[in-house]
Amino acid sequence: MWTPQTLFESDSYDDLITGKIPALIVPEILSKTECSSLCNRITNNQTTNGNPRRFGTSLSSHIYEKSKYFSNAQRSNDSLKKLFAENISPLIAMRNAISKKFQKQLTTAIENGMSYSDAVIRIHGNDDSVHLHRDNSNFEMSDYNVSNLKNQLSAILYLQSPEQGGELTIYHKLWNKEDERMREPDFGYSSALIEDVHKTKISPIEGNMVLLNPKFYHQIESVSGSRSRISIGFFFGELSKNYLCSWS
Ligand SMILES: O=C(O)CCC(=O)C(=O)O
Repeated sequence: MWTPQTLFESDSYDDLITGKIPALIVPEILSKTECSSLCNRITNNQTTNGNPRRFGTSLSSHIYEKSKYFSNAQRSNDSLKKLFAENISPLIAMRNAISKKFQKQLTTAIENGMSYSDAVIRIHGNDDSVHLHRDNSNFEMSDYNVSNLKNQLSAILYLQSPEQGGELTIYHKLWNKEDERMREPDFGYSSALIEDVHKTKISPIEGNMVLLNPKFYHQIESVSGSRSRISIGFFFGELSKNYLCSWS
């Protein structure tokens, strides 16, 4: 059965890359109290923007604007540090858990002395969802060195669970270049691509971290209720066998 695992084995990384398993869940890397105190700071912060509300710089919004990406990344990395200053940093908790589980070091990627963006926080409110998509920097971000990192995965830590909905659905289908003809004009891909494809759903439970291979099609189901779904995430890949670099 293709279902998310909570047990780490020595070949878990390979199992995610090959798609033998859809995701790994690392439960309770932060306590509910730590999550709630972080979310208070996040929701009181005025600099979140966009729809869904977002905090942090993402590479996918700067594919052809490299210098702007690095200057925005520097600014948002500083802001994230300030945001987490008096609390446990979710970023450090995520990095430590990944390093420990995979027995590899992990730091944010650097290019020509400039740091990539550490992470993006996303706030999805009532009725928000994210349409079917995949993430693949190897294919689309060839101007950036991280596109050469091998075996790329995605890490997401849930900081606040919504009252209902907001599940992460992962489809047992890997992106391939021919799927580009099924692109939707605004964002993502036609749902026709995943008709009859086996899927698995992960509830966004606060404190839990999910690791997945983002080349598998995935989507976020509609959130319902007055409590937003809040998550923080980044991508990472192998610089060498024992060294991982991350970016967002
Ligand atoms: O927040 C999640 O559960 C998944 C986020 C997502 O779709 C992505 O990072 O591409």
